[in-house]
Amino acid sequence: MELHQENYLKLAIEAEALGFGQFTLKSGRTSPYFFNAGKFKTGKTLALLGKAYAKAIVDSGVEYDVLFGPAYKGIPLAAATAVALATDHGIDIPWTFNRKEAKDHGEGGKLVGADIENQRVLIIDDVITAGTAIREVIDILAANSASCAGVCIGLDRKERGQGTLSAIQEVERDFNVPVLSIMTIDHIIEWLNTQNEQQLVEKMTSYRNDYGV
Ligand code: OMP
Repeated sequence: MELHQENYLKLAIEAEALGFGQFTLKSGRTSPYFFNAGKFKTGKTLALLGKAYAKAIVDSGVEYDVLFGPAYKGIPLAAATAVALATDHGIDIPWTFNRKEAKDHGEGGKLVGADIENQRVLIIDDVITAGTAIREVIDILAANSASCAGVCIGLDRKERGQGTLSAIQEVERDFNVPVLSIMTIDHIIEWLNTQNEQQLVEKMTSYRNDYGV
């Protein structure tokens, strides 16, 4: 695990964004851990989060025109990433988010921010498990005549998607785009090992064996 990944993991634990217990996921799977990006609820933690995403994006060399934060949890992530790209890397990039409900007055519409038509859009989101949520976002881009340049997420749970590949490998294959991830379940297991949390390591490993690739 690299230093920035370890720092991100520690930040998630301090902010209680990474929790251990018994959680029912969107996919219906019962998981011994859950990552809740909504827990980065102070200015400082959000700023650090934005820096981590910005670094992952710059390090990857991915090419894109606009950042996109899917409603709801992707919105502050995209905003914080846009700020960090500008302040830490001198890259001033447009950004956009969607509403879940269309607005029928004022400026109307479902998208807010930069125009994404004919643009290469980099999606900023929290977690990919089975890949359902991210596919919905890619559909939104297509419906707005934009192309997906890639996806950057905070956590890759490395779980099976619709077939035998991981959900992320399927997205990379189906849309021919890179999916960047700041940390993965393997980093979490590695860190739990260093903390001598053997019971948690066993539960996480067993879950990984059941649903992982
Ligand atoms: P998939 O659509 O199965 O890829 O699940 C991704 C979504 O599940 C995320 O956008 C979250 O809404 C939610 N989720 C988390 O936020 N954290 C987790 O650790 C796991 C999930 C999940 O339900 O799988």
